[in-house]
Order: sequence, then C-alpha cells, then structure tokens
Amino acid sequence: MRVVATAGHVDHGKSTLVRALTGMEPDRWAEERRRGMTIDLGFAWTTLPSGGTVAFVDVPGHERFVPNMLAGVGPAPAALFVVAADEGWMPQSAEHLAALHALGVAYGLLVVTRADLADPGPALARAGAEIAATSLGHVEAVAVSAVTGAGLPELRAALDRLAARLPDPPADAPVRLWVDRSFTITGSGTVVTGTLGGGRLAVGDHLELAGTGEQVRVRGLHRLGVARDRVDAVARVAVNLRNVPRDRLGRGEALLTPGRFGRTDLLDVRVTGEPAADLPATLTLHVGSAAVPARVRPLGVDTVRLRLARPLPLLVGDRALLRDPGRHLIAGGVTVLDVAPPPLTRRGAAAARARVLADLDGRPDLAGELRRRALARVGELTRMGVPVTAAPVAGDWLADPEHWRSLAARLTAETTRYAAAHPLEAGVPVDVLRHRLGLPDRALVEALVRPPLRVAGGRVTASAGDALPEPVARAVARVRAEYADRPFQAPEAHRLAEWGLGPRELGAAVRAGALLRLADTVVLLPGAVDAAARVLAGLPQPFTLSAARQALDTTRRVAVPLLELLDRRGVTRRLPDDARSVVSPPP
Ligand SMILES: Nc1nc2c(ncn2[C@@H]2O[C@H](COP(=O)(O)OP(=O)(O)OP(=O)(O)O)[C@@H](O)[C@H]2O)c(=O)[nH]1
Ligand SMILES: [Mg+2]
Repeated sequence: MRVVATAGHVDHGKSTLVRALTGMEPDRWAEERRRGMTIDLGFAWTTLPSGGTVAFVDVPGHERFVPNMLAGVGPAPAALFVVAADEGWMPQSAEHLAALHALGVAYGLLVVTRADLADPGPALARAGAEIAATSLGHVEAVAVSAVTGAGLPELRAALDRLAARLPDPPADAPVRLWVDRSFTITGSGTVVTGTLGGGRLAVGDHLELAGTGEQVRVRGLHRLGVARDRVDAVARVAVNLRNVPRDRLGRGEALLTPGRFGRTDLLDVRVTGEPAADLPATLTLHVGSAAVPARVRPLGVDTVRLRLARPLPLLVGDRALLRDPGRHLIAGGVTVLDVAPPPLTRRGAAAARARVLADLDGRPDLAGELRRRALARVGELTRMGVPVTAAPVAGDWLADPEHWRSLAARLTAETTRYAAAHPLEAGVPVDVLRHRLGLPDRALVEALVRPPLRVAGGRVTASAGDALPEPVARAVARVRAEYADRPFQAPEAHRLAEWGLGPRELGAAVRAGALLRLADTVVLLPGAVDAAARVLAGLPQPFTLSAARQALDTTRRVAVPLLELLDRRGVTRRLPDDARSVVSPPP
C-alpha cells in the first residue's frame, strides 16, 4: 500500500478528487458536508490499474485548519498537490507547499482540477515552477475535471508510476505510529488510526505510549477497514487497544516499539528557511501528527536548540517543521541533529556547540556520537536512532576508542598515585577510581584494569613487588637479618610489633612479597618455603610432623601451617596416617 496526502488551497477540489478516485467520502463530519469544506483529515482508498492500493489522507485547505493539514502530511511519504485551474496559485497553495518542502517530502504529483472551468495551462505552469523549486522537484502533472471525468484515467496511471517509485521502508524498522484519530467502539474499546510509515504491527504486540511510556497491548488491527493479524508498513491502520481510555490517545500521541525511542523535550536541530537568528523565540514544532510549542534558542547560523512544551519520541535525522501560528507562516524545516544534547551552562558553551552542530547532518553516526559523548549505553544510542554496530567495552557501555585509551592511562596513573599516598592499603578501591575518572559505572573501572594491575577484593592493586614505604622496608630488613640463620623460626607477634610491623604493615609487606604469611601473625621470609621443601626431601620418606619440626628446627606454630601450605602447593602429600612424603621437591 502507498499512502498519499492531498495538499492545496481551500475549495480547489481535493476532496472532490479523492471522492472521484475512490468512490469514498473523505469528509466524515456532517458539518463538513453542510459547509462544503474539509475541516479535519479524511481517509479513502482505491485500487490502481496495476492492482496496487493507494490510500489518501485528505487534508483541509482552509488557513484556519493548517495544523490539521500538517498532522495528515507529517507521516505521509508523498503528496497529491491540487491547484484549481480557475483560481490558480493561492496563499495556502504556497503555505502547503512550504510545509511539504520543510518536511523534505520528495514524492508527489501535481493535479490541476476544475479543468472544465478554465484553461489549466497557466495553473500547471505556475504550480509546476513553484513545486520544482522545492524538495518535491519536478513532478508529473495532470489536468482533471471531477465533473466530466477528463484526466482521471491519466491521473490513475500517474499515481501508479508514483507508487512504483516510492521507496519501501526497511522491514526491521521500529514502529512509530503517529495517532491521527482516536475513537471508541462499543464492545471493543479504544481505536486509534494512523499512517504506519515503517515496521510491522501484529495483534498481541506490546507497544509503548509516547506520552507516558506506559505499555499497551494490541487487541485488534484493521487495514483499510479489514481485520488483520498483522500489518506491514506502509499502511493506513486502525489499532484497537486493550484497557486504554480514549482520552489518553489523542492526535499527536504515538504508539512505539518498546525500547526503540526516547522521549525528549530538548533537541538541537538544523533549520532551513529563515536564518536561525531571525526566528521568533516561540514557535510550534510539527512532527508526525504532533504539534508542540517550542522555545527557540539560536546556536549557529542554521542551528537552534528547541525546548519543547512536552516530550516527543524523536530520533536523530527526523524531519519536522516549525510554524509561526500567529503569522500563519511555515518558519522553516527541521532536521533533528541531537535528541540528547549537552547542557549549555559554561561560558562559551553555545558557541562551542554551534561548531559541533555545524558538522552534523542528521545521519546517525555511531563513531561520531561516541566521539562527542565519550561513553554511552547501547540502549541510549538505540533510542536516539543510532544503530549500534560496535561491541561494548563493559556491560552495555560503548566507549570512544581514544577516550578509552586515555582512561586506561589515567587509571594506571591514579593507581600509582594512590599507592604512594596510601602505602599500607591493598590498592585503590574501585569506587575511588570510578570517582576520580568520572565514570558512571564500576564495571567500566574493572574493564579498564590491565596487567600488571588487577582487581581483587574491590580494589585495584599493582602486582606484587611494589616498593614498600621506608619504615616497613626497614622492619622487614630487620626480620631478614635476625632470622637469616633460623629461617623457619617465625618471629613472635610482639617482636614484630616492636619493630613496627603491626597488622597493617604486615599486610603491606606480605602483599609486596617481602614476607610470606603462613597464619595470622606467622610470617617467614619468602624463600623459606622452598628451603623447607629441600630439607624435607632429605628426610627418610614418609616423615611425621615431629620429624619435620625437628629437621626444620622450628615449633608446631610454624611447622603445621608450613606443611599445610606445602600440601596445597603439591610439594608434599599427606598420607592417611598423618605422615607425609615429598612428591615434587623444588629445584
Ligand atoms: N466544475 C468543477 N467543480 C469542481 C471540480 N472539483 C471540485 N469542484 C467543486 O469545487 C468545490 C470545492 O471542492 P472540494 O473538493 O470541497 O474542495 P477542497 O479542496 O476539498 O476544499 P477544502 O477541503 O475545504 O480545502 C466544490 O463545490 C466542488 O464541487 C471540478 O473538477 N470541476
Ligand atoms: Mg476538502
């Protein structure tokens, strides 16, 4: 299916044309029929000569109803531009064309209607030239009369050619269905309609309401009035929702694929049309079927920051337009550059931001996004419309490669600095590093740790062999001197304390590899274990604890944990009768 919106000045014959093409009545309201004027959007469809279907969103031409017109045109990818032969180019011809151009609509047809009332030539020439200067470019033009039927077969053929040229949306696109109508059906509940521009809807789907983020469930689907289990874009659809009051689902609301859209009330955009500096401070942003007041802050020549009166589900690259309702003027087209822009608090921040925005074109760009943000979560980028094609550095975090390398260097420097300032601590707590590096997540700190650094017990430590603080090193030297000839006699705790080796200092010396801890306060010099193994290997095998104690000239206080350590290291093996033998003596 193709969806085409009409456009054109009031009374130029849009609805009459849609009626002639489809046999359906686009003016739904009694008031519209009484006044002979379209007030709100109308919907009708027909089968083309090729067999394809085209659905029309018929818009009002009266200047008072331009907001309704924009809600119809916003989600539609193509336009049927109508000008009456007998009236020619008129103010809303210009305003509607400006709107299509601002939205970047690139597909359309020109239809000069009421060709039975006047020579269509001048209108064809003028409108053709006006349209050619916009995003629509050169379009096929057809003159018709709804009264005589002249030109209608040619128009149907031209619609077929237009339909064939329209690009298909990517099949895996997320759903963002802008609601253009909502009503209640007794027994079924709330129904909303809209133009499905991308993705697929299915009965049972969970969707997210753009306004509140609340989840809703699809109870039923209609496509052009026929019930379906699923509907693929592009299509006109009616969606029946479970348990959602109608008042929560007005025009401008959107149904979203969960997790694929953020909601933002702050965005940086490029504007076309009037220079940024000349824009009024307040305008209305029209996007999809939504119209939201926006405060405008110029940043660069053609870039502005918009603060919206309520958040919208926008993605990088979205097209929108700004309208001045007071002056009845399409102030400009909008391309969304950033839906999560940084605050502009520091002096000069706005100018710096303008320089950044000058290089953006609204095409989602992961590398650039990471360069600007340094770090970002996968979900956050997805919800901006930036496809994530790189692997996370930790958890769901992505990092700019250069920033990541500099963080790793800073982590090493901070670890060294901390060790110097806190020599007796077993490394720097991960949270301290997280804070010093300004990181949002501990997982990032841990992912930055590379050998010889390592994470242990919630701290990042340098590897063993670090220099000990002076007093501890002196005390260790004292132990070494005192025990050089009694290597297996661990000094008593009170001796250690006299030399300045309290629990903290002992811990530091042990971590640095200067002492070896057998039990709480039982320490030996590091070489003692291998030396002990060599002595034990010289005993008749197997040997008892007592034989070992004597051979090593030590006490049970040392011999028991020492043998247990040797067991754990696989040097000795404990036999059932509590004797041991050396199974793999050290070299
Ligand atoms: N003679 C003649 N009259 C036409 C033709 N097309 C439309 N009309 C008449 O022009 C008037 C306006 O037609 P509509 O179809 O309501 O115009 P519209 O563009 O939908 O108007 P709005 O929706 O209010 O913007 C009606 O009286 C139609 O009967 C045509 O081809 N020939
Ligand atoms: Mg009409």
